[in-house]
Amino acid sequence: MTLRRRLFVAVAALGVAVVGVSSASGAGAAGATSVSGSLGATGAGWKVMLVSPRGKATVALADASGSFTIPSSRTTGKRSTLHLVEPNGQYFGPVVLAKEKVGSKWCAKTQLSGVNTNIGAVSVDAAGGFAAPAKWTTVKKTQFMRNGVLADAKGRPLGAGRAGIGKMSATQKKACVATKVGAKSVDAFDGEPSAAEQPGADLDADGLVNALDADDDGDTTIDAVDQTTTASAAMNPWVQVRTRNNAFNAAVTPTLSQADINSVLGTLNGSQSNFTIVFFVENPLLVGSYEREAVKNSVAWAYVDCGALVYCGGSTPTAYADRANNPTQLAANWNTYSGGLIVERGSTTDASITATGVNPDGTKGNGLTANIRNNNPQMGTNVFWVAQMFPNQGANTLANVKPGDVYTLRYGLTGGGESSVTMMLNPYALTVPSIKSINGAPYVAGTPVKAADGKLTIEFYRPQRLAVDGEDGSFRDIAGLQYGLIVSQQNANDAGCGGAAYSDATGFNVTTSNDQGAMLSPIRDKATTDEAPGTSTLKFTVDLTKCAQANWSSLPATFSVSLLGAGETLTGGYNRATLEGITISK
Ligand SMILES: [Ca+2]
Ligand SMILES: [Ca+2]
Ligand SMILES: [Ca+2]
Ligand SMILES: [Ca+2]
Repeated sequence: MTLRRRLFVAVAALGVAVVGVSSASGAGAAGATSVSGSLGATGAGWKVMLVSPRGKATVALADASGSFTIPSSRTTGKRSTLHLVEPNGQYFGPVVLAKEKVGSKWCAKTQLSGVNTNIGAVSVDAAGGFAAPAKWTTVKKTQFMRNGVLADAKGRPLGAGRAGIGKMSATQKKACVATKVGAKSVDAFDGEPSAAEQPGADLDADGLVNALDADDDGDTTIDAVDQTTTASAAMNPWVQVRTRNNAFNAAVTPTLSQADINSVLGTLNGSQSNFTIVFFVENPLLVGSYEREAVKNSVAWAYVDCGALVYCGGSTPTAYADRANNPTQLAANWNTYSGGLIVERGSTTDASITATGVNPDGTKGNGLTANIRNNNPQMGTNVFWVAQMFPNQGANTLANVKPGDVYTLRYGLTGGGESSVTMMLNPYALTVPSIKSINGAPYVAGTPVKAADGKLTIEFYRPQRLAVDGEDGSFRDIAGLQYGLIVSQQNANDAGCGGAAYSDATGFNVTTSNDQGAMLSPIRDKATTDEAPGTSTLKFTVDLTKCAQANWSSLPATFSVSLLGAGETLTGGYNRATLEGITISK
């Protein structure tokens, strides 16, 4: 599959020099600062996470009295935002520092200025999905940045309490950029992607930073399928779900229960997983430079810190992960894997690559494998950090593995020091497309389908994601997915039919690109709004003889295909929901 490939010039030093002499007494060298406050006793066990514009996460645990202190620095702290993570590892929402009335509107201030700051007592608005100082005047105007985000009278940013999914108009996005109170910002942090697309920036000004926002640009299209936010969502983990169960869909099975879902997502079939969460991170995004030769050895190791998430964190994590970038061989306890190195493209090695990918601290586990696309014509010699993880939670899968789960990718720099970036499990398709009929006859899973003239007309229901807070019911059909018939070949990679094989696809935009990803899923659902599951279906006709031309010399007597619903291409791949095991005979 194709990766975004971008060639950017090296970026100048990312840290912005602090002008003037540091006068912070007792703050130590390099402008050390801290951010402190108290959530009260009910906040014991919650985590307060300081997220820098570039996504660097510094996490503090609230103690038994709910007090927290986050070590920071002037450079890291400037324009950083604060976020609460619940004791179970789920993202809760942003901490608003102050609010300002501008005309008839309220603007919430979420960015710290970088100086020492004590927020004092913090009130958590459970229903609103945000927190704020108990006294609005506690945080001084020198302690937060002037830029704000539109809020209600309570100071609640518009993205809070709904996972960031919701329309933000151009006017709303700009409503609070010209406020008067707060530290003035004249510098912009630099780098690629653009400043607003960094993981810790807030592209749609809804109060949730990109890494913790399921809809980065505020157009209601979730990141998983949005074509315009692949840069800001580049570090999102993506998810693969697959089954042969045609009833694994909430439109077809309105009673689809947690137990039904857990039976598909919770167990391994042999060494194969129906449910894989994939971390796939491009080295340059970690070091802020696209100068490949300069950065290929710059990251020594990387692992995912899962905090209290019971499947990959806590005291007895269950997750398996591959050690060979092979999702069909998920058999190793991830918490005992310290990383490794894989060079793609056969035996060709690159002696200039000196990193081993192994974390010398073997107690950390949850390692990512350094994956070198050695001399791949498309990829050059870039380095990626990859882990394919199966949560292995059985009957507890849905209870314990949820969109909103927060991960911290921690990585060591070859030149010394460590850094981190925050990530979140985003809404994804947890059911698969369900076929209503083929060539006009109801589809019965397991029964071979005749395609006498080589053509199949398939009518199907969209797969669903879980509804988020603020949405009715349990599920939402996912709009805007790209679909395609995957032709299974023994001992070979997936093969698709290409856009030219599809016809009568009125509900879709069809691409005839030869791009490998587009070949697999060349027809994109024109719908753009996720609706409650109902009777709405999609329909297309595919000419299997054209798949044959692409993949076989002639059509076999009997063969098996899958129906794929794919999200937008992110780094290394995309969210996939696949109905497998559709048997076709001539
Ligand atoms: Ca948003
Ligand atoms: Ca946002
Ligand atoms: Ca996002
Ligand atoms: Ca969007």
